[in-house]
Amino acid sequence: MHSMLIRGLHVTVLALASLVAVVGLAAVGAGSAGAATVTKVFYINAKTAGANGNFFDTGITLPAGASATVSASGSTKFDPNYPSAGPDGSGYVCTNSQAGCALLNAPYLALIGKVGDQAPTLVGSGPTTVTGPGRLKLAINDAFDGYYNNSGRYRVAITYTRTCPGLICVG
Ligand SMILES: [Ca+2]
Repeated sequence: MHSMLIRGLHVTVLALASLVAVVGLAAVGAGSAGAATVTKVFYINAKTAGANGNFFDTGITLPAGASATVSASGSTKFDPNYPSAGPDGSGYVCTNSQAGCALLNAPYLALIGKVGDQAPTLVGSGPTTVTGPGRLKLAINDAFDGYYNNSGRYRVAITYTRTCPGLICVG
């Protein structure tokens, strides 16, 4: 009886120690200068991310001069009859200037980024740095009217510094 009570106390002490460790890590992550480095992960679909020129909106807004690092993996197809490819794109290039491409003269299925009003750029599998100002949006390259027969998705990890002017962080 006595020994069981002691064992129970021991477990409680261990649990408290773990809790303190987790809180300590969170405090380090939040930083002391009103900013926090965060990583957000998105899964973007080859049927929709860029279709008709509509890029996938990450919801991440980068202030002027601030940057984010983008890394991607996964497998997609731009046509059931062609080989699959990853975020660096296939061996086929989107030159369909009539319909438009998420990024003209870049490979089909390449991961494309666009920040605010800036021109779209090739991101690929990365890690690739993109710079503000503006909202970060993503696309999987294809002709604007050609997304209907695409398949697959990419996992995209975006690491950036979120500013926290008060208790609430922005971005
Ligand atoms: Ca297609």
